[in-house]
Amino acid sequence: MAADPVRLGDPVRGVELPVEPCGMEVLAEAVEGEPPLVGEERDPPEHALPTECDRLRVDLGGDRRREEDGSGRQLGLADRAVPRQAEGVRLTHPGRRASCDRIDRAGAGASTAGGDERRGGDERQGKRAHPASLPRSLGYARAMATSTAQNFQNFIGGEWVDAASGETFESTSPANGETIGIFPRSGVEDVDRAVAVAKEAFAEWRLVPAPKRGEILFRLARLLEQEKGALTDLMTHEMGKVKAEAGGDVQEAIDITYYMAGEGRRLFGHTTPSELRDKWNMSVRQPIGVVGAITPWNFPVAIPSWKLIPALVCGNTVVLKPATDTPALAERFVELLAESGIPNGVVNIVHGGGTTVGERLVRHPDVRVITLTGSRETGVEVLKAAAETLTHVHLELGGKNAIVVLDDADIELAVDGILWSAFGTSGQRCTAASRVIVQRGAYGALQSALVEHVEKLRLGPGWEDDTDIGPVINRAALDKIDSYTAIGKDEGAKLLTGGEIAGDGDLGKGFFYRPTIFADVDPQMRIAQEEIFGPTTALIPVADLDEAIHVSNGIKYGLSSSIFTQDVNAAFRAMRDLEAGITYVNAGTIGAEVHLPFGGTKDTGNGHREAGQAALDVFTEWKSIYVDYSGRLQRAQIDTEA
Ligand code: UN1
Repeated sequence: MAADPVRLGDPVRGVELPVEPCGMEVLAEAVEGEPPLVGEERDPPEHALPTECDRLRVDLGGDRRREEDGSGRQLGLADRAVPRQAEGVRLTHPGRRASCDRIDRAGAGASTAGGDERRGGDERQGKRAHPASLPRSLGYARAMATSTAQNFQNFIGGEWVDAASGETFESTSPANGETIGIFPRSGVEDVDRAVAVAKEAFAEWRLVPAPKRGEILFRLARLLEQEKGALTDLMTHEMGKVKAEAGGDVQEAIDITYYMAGEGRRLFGHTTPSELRDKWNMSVRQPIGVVGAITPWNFPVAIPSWKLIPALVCGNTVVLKPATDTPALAERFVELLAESGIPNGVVNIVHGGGTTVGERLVRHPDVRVITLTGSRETGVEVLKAAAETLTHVHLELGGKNAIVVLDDADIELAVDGILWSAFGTSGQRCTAASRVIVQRGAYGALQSALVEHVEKLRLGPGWEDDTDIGPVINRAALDKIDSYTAIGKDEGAKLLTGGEIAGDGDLGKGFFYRPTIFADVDPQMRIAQEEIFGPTTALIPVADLDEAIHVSNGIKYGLSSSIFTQDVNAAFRAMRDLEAGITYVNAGTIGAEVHLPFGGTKDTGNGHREAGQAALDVFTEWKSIYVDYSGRLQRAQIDTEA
């Protein structure tokens, strides 16, 4: 009788393992019908601020949804209950320029000056609101695939706009090729415009009290919670993750948004005694300016949130360039930010390629911080390019993470951890376990248990309930993963299972790769040294803990690491000696939580960390302040007293 199929995240034995809480992505959008003209929809008086339970119509910069309420009236995002906006920050409407009305510092957004005039201007120009509507369910997302592809736009200064060139690119599902949407292929001109409005918005946003900035972000957290289901569905389509992981990705964004929103009431600085009498010393965090965020497709909601939310609570403004494989998810995230009440110009999104949009962002003299999650190669290029303008650069790059399994380990638990870490997200996590370093006493048993369970994993679209492993992101990734199988074989590693593209039936419509395990891998082989970013892992036998640590450290990267052992002394040695930004004991290499620093040593980055308190160091600069209240000249280091 066939055994029940094992599922990633399911226990291999009786004990249930937690499903990774921090999946990734978000979704795509669908469009229906013709876009409404701005001004066709009812605009509210600007002084009528929405309260928690109101269902007032408020046009936000990000309102692009078109729904029907039964009366034929088109509804916008803010037709749903909109929480009270932060005092002093006005909600605005499409077509408003950032310079006009981002922040009303005089009082609770009561000013209406110029509003109607500007709306009229937009109508006269025939400016259209963005036509996008949001897939509210899987069914919606599926319907989208069969209807005319929807066009999406950049969000610059509170307006939804096409690329200046009018050029576009398509986002498609890696599971079956369905079209998710059409996005602007932006260029230098678009980036320059976004940076200009972000720079202008910074002048005001930095002065909004940090607790007020936090209030807006708390609203975003609640909106993300409301949208979690829709975002999860969209993520299974646009990025390909399975449902549980897609939900985890969105949850990770919710978690960091709550965490960082609270930072609005902390952002602690320091006070310290002076060496002189009647003198006050303190240091405070200050925002830096315009942040350029370049984000990957593998955590399409979580990673943008890791970058944007701390940047914003610290008082910076942002231009986001999301990966071209997952633009719809990033776009939806920005829509929700706009809906939460972020003033125009504070958050902008510019779609397009790395060599155009990304490069211009990095080289732009008014961008003061670049935060990038990407490959090591891209990181090096970014660092070089940013050197010209001495731009701060935060890099989160690759990994070649290892799980160490000692002879005394609980083998079933280790198998659970390896399956989850090597094959979750189809191995497309920076934290994925692409090496398993096994002490010889456990090697045979571990090998056979792994193969037995891996061969039961079911490949399929992420949106299907019984899928364990979704597609990889695109054709190039599939080809790269397959090429590493050939490399492993050529190097003399033993292919235990997998090692091929899965093309049977409907799988042939997407980019599916069978989970692959190589055994008897030498630590110097390319499959044990280079980041493959797919469902491939390499078993490396070792004699003891010393050799395991030596092998684990024998790579250029240093992101995540893990040891399975019941020996407390071995565990503490590993915690001390594994060269990585993260070490897990008796858990796999994935599972980072948002309130701890995330990042790596060596070639994984350039010394920064995101998430946790450490993220604040990326998005703020320290200012030291000395206040002398002695009324006389006191010279530091000279006029000191005993
Ligand atoms: C990444 O792959 O870049 O620990 C991020 C994890 C996730 C984050 C991964 N929480 O695997």
